[in-house]
Amino acid sequence: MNQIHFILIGFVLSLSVGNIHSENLVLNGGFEAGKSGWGQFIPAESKSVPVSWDISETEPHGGSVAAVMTNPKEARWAMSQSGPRIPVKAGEKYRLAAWIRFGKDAKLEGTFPAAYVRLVFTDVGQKDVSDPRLHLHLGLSGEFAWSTALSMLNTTNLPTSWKKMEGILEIPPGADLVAINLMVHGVSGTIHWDDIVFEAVPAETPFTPALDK
Ligand SMILES: [Ca+2]
Repeated sequence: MNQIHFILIGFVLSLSVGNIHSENLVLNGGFEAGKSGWGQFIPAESKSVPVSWDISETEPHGGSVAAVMTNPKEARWAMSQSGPRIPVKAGEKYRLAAWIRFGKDAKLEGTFPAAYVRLVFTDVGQKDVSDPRLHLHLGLSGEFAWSTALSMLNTTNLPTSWKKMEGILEIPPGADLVAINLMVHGVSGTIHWDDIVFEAVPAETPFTPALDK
C-alpha cells in the first residue's frame, strides 16, 4: 500500500513539475476559440487603410482554423491580445513561437520586416519599461531585435507555406508584464498566423541574444 502511495505521489509530482514549463501563457494561441482573447492595434498613421482580421478555415497550421490579417495596401498594424497582460519577472526565460504564412496575394511594399512578433514590456501600471531599446521583436528569420535594431529584421522573402518563428528570450530589467502583438509592416495582401506560444523555460536554457545598436 505504502509503495503504491509513493508511486502515485511521484507520478503526481512529475506531472505538476512538467506543467510548470509547458503551459502556454497565450490565451487562445491557436485561434480554435475564434476571436476570443484577440483584438487589434492600429497606429494613427495606418488608420486610413481599411485593414481587417478574421478567423479562417483555409489551410490552418494546427486544429481547424488560423487567424488572417488582410491589408488592401501596406500598413503597419497588429493583432494584439485583448485580455490581461502576461505577468513576468526580470531574468526569467521564455520560449516565444508563432507560425506564419503569407497568402499568394501578399506583396512586399518597400524595405520592411514584413511581419514580426512584438513583445511590449511594461511595469505593473502598464507603463512602458524605461529602456531606450523599448520593444523586443521576433522576426521571420528567428532572430530577436530591439526597437533600435528593428531594420535588421528587414526581409525580401515572404514564405507562402507555414514557417515557424521561434526563439528563447530573457525578460529585461523593470518588466512586470508583457503584451504580445502580431505585427505586419510593409506588406499588402493576406498574412496568416497560428499556434502562438509563450511559455516559461528553465533558467539555465541558453537564450537568443537580441540584435541591438
Ligand atoms: Ca489553429
